[in-house]
Amino acid sequence: MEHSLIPVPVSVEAAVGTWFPLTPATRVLAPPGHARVGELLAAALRAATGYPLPVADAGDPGGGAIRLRLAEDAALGEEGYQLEVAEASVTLRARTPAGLFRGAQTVRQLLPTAPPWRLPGGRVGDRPRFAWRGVALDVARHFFTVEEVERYLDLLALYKLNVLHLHLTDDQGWRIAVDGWPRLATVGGATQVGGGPGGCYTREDWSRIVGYARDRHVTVVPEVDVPGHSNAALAAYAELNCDGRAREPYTGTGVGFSCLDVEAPATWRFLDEVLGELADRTPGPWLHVGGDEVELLGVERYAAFVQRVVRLVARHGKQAVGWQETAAADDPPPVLQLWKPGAAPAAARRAARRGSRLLLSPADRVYLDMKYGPATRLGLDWAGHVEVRDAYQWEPSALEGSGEPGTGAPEDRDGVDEGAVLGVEAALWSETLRDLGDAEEMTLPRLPGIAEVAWSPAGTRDWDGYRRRLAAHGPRWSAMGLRWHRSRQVPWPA
Ligand code: TNX
Repeated sequence: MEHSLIPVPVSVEAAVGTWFPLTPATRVLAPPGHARVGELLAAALRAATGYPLPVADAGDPGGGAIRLRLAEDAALGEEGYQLEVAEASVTLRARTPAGLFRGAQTVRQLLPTAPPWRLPGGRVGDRPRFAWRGVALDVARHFFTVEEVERYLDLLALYKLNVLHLHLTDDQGWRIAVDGWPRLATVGGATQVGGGPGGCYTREDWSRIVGYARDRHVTVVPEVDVPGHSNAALAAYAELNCDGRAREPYTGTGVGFSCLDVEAPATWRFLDEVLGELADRTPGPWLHVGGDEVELLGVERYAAFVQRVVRLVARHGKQAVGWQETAAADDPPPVLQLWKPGAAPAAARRAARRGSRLLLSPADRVYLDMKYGPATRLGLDWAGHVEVRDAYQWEPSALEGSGEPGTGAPEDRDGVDEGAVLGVEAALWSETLRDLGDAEEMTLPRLPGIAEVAWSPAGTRDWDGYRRRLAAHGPRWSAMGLRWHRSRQVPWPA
């Protein structure tokens, strides 16, 4: 089939000349007990076509339907699906509701942006390459409301991403209310970069975010960044500071100046209660503990802190994720997120050989806060300019050894196995972004390329084909009311 699907599926076979027409009588049939996935597909198709698209149980016979089925087929994996579009019906099969939801995004993308409302005939077989396909959204430097986070989740879901990592705390703001530590919200949450009101998610807000994500089969990973990037907490509670004196709120964009008192009992009571509460209120298996850019501790005190916080997370029944610096601990977190441009550091490669998995976020490829070019209004440029092609054309398994000496052992110069790579995560830091429109403009059109790196099979990268597929998404974003950057690398329709 002629398509502009992103991420490109594992296999696509066209039935040329065959079409499934959507009509005012078309129904969506969902598997018993899984109406939600049918509802979400129907809602997206309604928004485009204006047809009623009622959702019924899959037991319901009859043609003219888009039928969603759960099928025991091990080859489909956790998120794979098969789609068959024929003249009389559409059949989407998966082993799990998550697989049906991913396949539903393919159906949405196959629908044109204007009538006639019909789907091209053929078959698609598909499953993801990497298990973790995410975006980190910084709600600390500038606050994003629950509604904004939901709109951002819609965008992730359309490109088959499955993790939303929320950077909830930093020097400029603390964005999650915690019982027993009310000043985190009232003081820590009260400002943001450049001043302004800031904000903080209540218990109900957090439930709404994780619920909205769960419906879309997206796992929320909350990050509490410690021991650095912590001025908002240090302003809220004097006892977390080494000198016992509360800090002033911070609205600038510097880094490296804040650090919890890593030996104080108050700090460990604080971390235990904050991480414990977040663990209880978050359905996914991970808690991100940050650990980046700590400049005020020696190597040993830093490593000891990370060690202790990783164990604390495990005691609360979750697995810790840490930025790449946390590889310095004797027993590093189960997931290490690499962010610095260039190669994997020796410590991270060593940790990977001992069982930690690597999450790849190379800043010169996937940092959505980097400017597209010198004329970009928003964003930063410390990792260079990141154009659409840079974000798309790179290979996660080609992550090389950095050539740095490490321990001097020969294996420290090796690259990493693909098996050590858990996935790929884009990051949108919000020092320069004031609202969702700004976030969209930095996200589109780069995020779809990153989603394709994370989902599509190795060896399918083809810039010329990709930019033509991507061009067809511009009118979709406009129709959805999204703001996007008209990169000159892409042949957008006039
Ligand atoms: C580095 S990535 C940071 C963030 C900044 C970002 C800006 C990382 C672990 N730390 O604190 O917001 O650069 O691009």
